[in-house]
Amino acid sequence: MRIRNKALRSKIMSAPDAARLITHGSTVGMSGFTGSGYPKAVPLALAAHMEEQRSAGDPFKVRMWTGASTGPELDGALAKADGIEMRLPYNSDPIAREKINSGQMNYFDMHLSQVAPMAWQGFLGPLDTAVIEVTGIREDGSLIPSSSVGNNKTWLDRAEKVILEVNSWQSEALEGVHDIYYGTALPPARIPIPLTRPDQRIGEDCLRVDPDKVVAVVETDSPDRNAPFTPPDDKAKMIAGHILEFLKHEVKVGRVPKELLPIQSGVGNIANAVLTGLMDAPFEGMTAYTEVIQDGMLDLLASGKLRMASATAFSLSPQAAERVNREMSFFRDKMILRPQEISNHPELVRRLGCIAMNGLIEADIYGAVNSTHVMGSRIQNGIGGSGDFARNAFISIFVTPSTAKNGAISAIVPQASHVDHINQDVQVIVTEQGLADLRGLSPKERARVIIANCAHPDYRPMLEDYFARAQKQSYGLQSPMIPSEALSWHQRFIDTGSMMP
Ligand code: 0RQ
Repeated sequence: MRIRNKALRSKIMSAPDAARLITHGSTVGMSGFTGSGYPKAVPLALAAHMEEQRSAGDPFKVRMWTGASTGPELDGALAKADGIEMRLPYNSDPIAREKINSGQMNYFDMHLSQVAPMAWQGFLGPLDTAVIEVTGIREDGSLIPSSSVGNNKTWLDRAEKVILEVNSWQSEALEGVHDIYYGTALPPARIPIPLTRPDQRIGEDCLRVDPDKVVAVVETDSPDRNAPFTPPDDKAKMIAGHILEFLKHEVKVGRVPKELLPIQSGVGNIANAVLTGLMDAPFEGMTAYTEVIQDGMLDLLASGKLRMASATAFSLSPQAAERVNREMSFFRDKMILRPQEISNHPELVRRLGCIAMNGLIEADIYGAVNSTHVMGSRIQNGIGGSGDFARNAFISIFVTPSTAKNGAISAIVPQASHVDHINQDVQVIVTEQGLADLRGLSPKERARVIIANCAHPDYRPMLEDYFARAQKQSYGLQSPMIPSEALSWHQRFIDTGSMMP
């Protein structure tokens, strides 16, 4: 039996009844992180209710906080019902993205490590309702978390009322995987977080909730819906190859130990290619201190090359999620899921010395990175955890194919049209063309290696030409620039559909 607490068992109701406890204009904190552990029934029922209200000429909207991206039954359904007034943080749902980019939805894109502290500090306003998926409820009323932890601890603490979804699709063997640290405090009472190794447990294996705040318990049996896995393409494999050569060199010259340092890996095709490449690399006993456990890590864990992985959530393809569910007893002592405030904590990323690898949309010749906005204005996803890791990492690596949209866009541009990571936070840039090691280089030196090593050959002469002229015409020569031309590639794309003249 999944719901072992009597008092909470008496609160079982249907999803539509539970959804009706959420009111128009309220702020709702949902569980969910990169497609795992999000509530699956109440948001769908809420969306149906919103649609009814809207057809009756009575708009119904909520302000929504999550861990990160969720699934189509949550972000997709609520965005489709025009039911989200404002959402934070990271979104990757295509319907929500469209509503944001057409100006119909407000989106506050923030560092993932900062969501829980800012909510607690009162910076985000009051939280009315928490809707949290769990794997089970113990006799004493404590909650066994599901496939993501995210901000659940904070939502349960801060919300006036709580709706629980108990999902029996989640493996019962998840019990014991989580490490929920209750030692955070607000300044001036804050103390160091006592974590010095990625495999360390510093908290409890369950979430606490005040049972009097629980207004509904809903039973579900639905899978996490993640994107299917696409095997790495050639460019991703080339990028992975450059990174592996670089890491081998760092070990050889003694800057990185032979088992590497805890790895943080962004999500997507390239990240998975790097992880796949690590299978054949000469590193044994590696660890990951990262945001999400992804497909590429499972084989590494199974082979023992990766000793353990610490994260806040799974971000798995449906096949890999089924595998984890089936083999959870094997994986259990090799994984730890923590609150995102801890998985992404700048203090811990700095202390552990993570090797951070994240994707980018564009980088400029000086190494400033845009991770979020296409042509400076259209949001793709959000900053996610990339800022938490990049600024504090031992080595901060950014990866991208050198062009996008079949060559119509160069990922290396004279000037980034939006900046998420300033050049001080970007130490290495890698494309399929090569790797630019920017450590210790001045802006002009950075420009030379980025253009030579990373730019696509079709765009390289244009960048060389711009950089040469900038050095003659620029107002100053620290980071040479021609303001009237710096964003002209983007304007050309907007006008003609290509950055090529
Ligand atoms: O769009 O799907 O419409 O074709 O962006 O691009 O090349 O498939 O790469 O999936 O790795 O995503 C930066 C978006 C890269 C991601 C970004 C378009 C491209 C495509 C996806 P289509 P790719 P990826 C935290 C990790 C921020 C958050 C983060 C991201 C789509 O890595 O969201 O780092 N990062 N989280 O066509 C126009 C360009 C473009 C472009 C790409 N220059 N111009 N469109 N695209 N470059 C930490 C963790 O631990 C998880």
